[in-house]
Amino acid sequence: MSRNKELAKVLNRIADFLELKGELIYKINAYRRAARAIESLSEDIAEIYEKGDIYKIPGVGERIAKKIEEFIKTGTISKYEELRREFPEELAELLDVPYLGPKTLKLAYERLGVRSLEDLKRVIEDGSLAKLPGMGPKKVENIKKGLQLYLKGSDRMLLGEALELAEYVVSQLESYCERIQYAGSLRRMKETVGDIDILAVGDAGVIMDRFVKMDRVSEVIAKGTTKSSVLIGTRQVDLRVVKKDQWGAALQYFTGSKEHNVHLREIAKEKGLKINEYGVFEVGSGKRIAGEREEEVYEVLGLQFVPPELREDRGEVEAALKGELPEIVPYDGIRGDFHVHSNWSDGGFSIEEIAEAAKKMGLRFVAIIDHSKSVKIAHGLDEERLLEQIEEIERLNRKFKGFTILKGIEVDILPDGSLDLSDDVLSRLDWVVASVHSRFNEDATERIIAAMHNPYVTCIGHPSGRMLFQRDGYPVDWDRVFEEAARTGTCLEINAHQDRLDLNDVLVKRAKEFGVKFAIGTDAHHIGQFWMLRLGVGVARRGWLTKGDVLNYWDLRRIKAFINKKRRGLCR
Ligand code: DGT
Ligand code: CA
Ligand code: CA
Ligand code: ZN
Repeated sequence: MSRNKELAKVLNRIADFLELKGELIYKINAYRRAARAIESLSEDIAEIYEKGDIYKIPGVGERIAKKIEEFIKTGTISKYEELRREFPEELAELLDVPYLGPKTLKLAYERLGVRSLEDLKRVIEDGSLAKLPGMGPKKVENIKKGLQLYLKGSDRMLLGEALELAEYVVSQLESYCERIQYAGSLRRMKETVGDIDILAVGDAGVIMDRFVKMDRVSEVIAKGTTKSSVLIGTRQVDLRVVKKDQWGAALQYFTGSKEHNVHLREIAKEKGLKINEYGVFEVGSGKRIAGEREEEVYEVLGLQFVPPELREDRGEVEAALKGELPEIVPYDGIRGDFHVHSNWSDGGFSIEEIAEAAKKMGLRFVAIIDHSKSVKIAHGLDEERLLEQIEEIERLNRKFKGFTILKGIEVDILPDGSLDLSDDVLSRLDWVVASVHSRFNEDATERIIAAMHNPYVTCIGHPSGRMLFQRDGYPVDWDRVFEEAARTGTCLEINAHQDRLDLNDVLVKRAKEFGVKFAIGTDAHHIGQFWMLRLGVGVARRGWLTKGDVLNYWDLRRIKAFINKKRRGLCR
């Protein structure tokens, strides 16, 4: 959906520029709301426009609809072009720096002449930024962190973005190839991806010609017969065409990780073998003994086949040698989504629309967990509205056959560790996710543990609070949290939203060792976002989880039994 993303970016930019100019907040917010909705659409905006459905997108009124139309017809929006010309070109880049809001940037621009990344660095270092009204050392510290995140993160992309790009390329080339598949960090489902590596078998001349001529290619970096590289937007895609009998070896080699491959090479050496992207060879005779299938490469080394998500040299080679790799969760067989927002808070769709869409996708249940009252910007629910929502869900559940809407809430964990809704109302729910949404600089261990001690809390939402490329999480003593989660029978969430992926793979693997159970939830605010479940499964696989560890693979009876065990105090 790159066109949707581009449009959302332009709308957000308009909002940023309006904010830099000091325009009225409601105008600015209208652009941001529309951008958020468009970004999360699963259908191409141009198709929605053709059908005359753009007014159905939440937040799109007449004025913004006109701008969308202009974007679809011309590829840009004149208002955006005008605004852009009013400011120095480099200033736009600064708008992407996390923690540096347009308001602060406006001050820094007007009073300190900040117009580039270098300028920003200078005013942080020399202390002048801290002296601006409303600033101070803590805010500057955050902006400094944001600048580091920005400089570090801008050359990588989110997993979701990479998947979309790779699937586009594969779909464009598929019919010209005997085989085609993406490899690299994307195949390993790493949370961020540097560049995209694609392997193919077939007529190299034809395939490479098609590759460099794809619609979305913005620049051809190199074109050859075995390897070509292009840019799509600013993202690099490498394509290699290999011989059919080398396919398995190449796929293994280019899937990586480098560390995993280095470890395999050591094992090969001990066995008198040599392994590279062309095959596995006997050192003395030079005879090739494997290479056509990827499985063969592991077989001849005496290893179990290692799924790509595990190939990080985090113990998988040792386990595979002993035949002790776990049977990790599959991409199919997910029965439900444990984290969905509806239009009762800041989601874009009604509960009924969500249930219909989820059912159509083959899910058996969703948990509706809107925000609770403390999260004011999201119109969080108070007790009264939550009780109304419970009634509505009960009404809908009588209607749906073979599908269940779980009554839930994403209840806010307050700074003192208490929750912002009463136990009385929480006790009427099926699924209670408790999340931290404030004080990101302070250690959150005690807050999380206090929430887990509430018998009605079934899950801790996005446990670390990190946002990829945007902010680090709050500090947490993880081992203590894992111990308490296991002891109290409280799940930890794998938030599958592409901006979060929280808990991350490494922490998931550690938590599993404590006996923690997990619930995957997309944090969807839109019915077009259920696809992100796949990203959550990727994290679960990278965390070595099996079906027994992840509630999404269980039937509702087993899930209810798990919840009731905690409620009845059996885990204490
Ligand atoms: P990325 O793109 O930074 O997210 O990470 P990768 O893992 O996709 O790395 P990339 O694109 O540099 O290379 C793709 C794979 O090719 C990598 O995972 C393993 C393999 N590879 C690349 N360079 C080397 C190397 O110097 N030694 C070995 N053993 N393998 C390499
Ligand atoms: Ca790569
Ligand atoms: Ca590469
Ligand atoms: Zn949340």
